[in-house]
Amino acid sequence: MTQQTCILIGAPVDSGKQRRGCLMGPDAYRTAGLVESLEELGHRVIDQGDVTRAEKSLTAPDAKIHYWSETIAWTEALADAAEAAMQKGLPIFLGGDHSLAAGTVTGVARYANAQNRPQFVLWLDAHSDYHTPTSTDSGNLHGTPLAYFTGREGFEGFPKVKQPIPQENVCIIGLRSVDTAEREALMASQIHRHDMREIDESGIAKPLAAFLKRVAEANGLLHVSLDVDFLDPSVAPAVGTTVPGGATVREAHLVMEMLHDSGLMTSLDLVELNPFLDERGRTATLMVDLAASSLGRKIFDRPTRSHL
Ligand code: EXY
Ligand code: MN
Ligand code: MN
Ligand code: MN
Repeated sequence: MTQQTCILIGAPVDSGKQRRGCLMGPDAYRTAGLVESLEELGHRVIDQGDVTRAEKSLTAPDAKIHYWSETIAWTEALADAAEAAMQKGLPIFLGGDHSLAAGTVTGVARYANAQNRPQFVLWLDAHSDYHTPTSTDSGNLHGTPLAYFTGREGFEGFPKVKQPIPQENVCIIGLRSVDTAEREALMASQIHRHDMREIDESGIAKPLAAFLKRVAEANGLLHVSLDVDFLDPSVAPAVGTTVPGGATVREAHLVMEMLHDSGLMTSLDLVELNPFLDERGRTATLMVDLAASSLGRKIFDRPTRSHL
């Protein structure tokens, strides 16, 4: 297996929604043994600690939007951290809610552009996160990062996305909760989308293999954004936006094992873990195990955790 230099970057972002708790995410992953799990696989692990953001006071385009200034400040800080980390190894962003991906994806894409290589994104999520600040009903910006980095309008005030990720370079797997406004925009886009009905009927490997083939043929970099709510709430309860009918533990591990076998993943987000909603750390532990599968842990290497 290729030894990686894994750069852990804590992103205690909680401003993408109103429910508090994701700010405890980075330390939950550390407590769940992320460093040890990756070192056991032979990787070099550098934990850079948690990113901090500037204080800003900007005016949101609509009063319904929550934490406009904070989210812009996080986006700026995380894009810089992501671009810098790509020079050193494989960044793993410890979230924090999904609004952090506005910064992580645009940051890794800056690096890809400098390398003159295309950036691809695999979005593992119950949601498409394709709202704009104008179309959102909830005003929660964790429902908008995919719209931001693919260049949709309405993000004036955020850092300008000079080279948006081409829609056809984005693949969403796990969809089962898409708002009307998002759905109309999504259907009109070139974004590849695979909902749980399709996964139920034909399995998760088929669409993933097709996407990975395109990434490989384009010599692309691949950012993987894993939202806790991609998983079924019965196995991953520690998230504020649970949607029944999610991926099983094995479907999720198969995705991560295929990613490892492809050798294509160049950066990873672990997002939306809310430790306040967890049960004896089992969601944090599952997310750590999934990260380990994406970095080479084999199915027979699964530890039996009789103590949990
Ligand atoms: N589409 C809903 C909204 O915009 O509020 C729910 C979004 C949930 C977003 C989480 C990160 O995946
Ligand atoms: Mn999400
Ligand atoms: Mn989600
Ligand atoms: Mn969520």
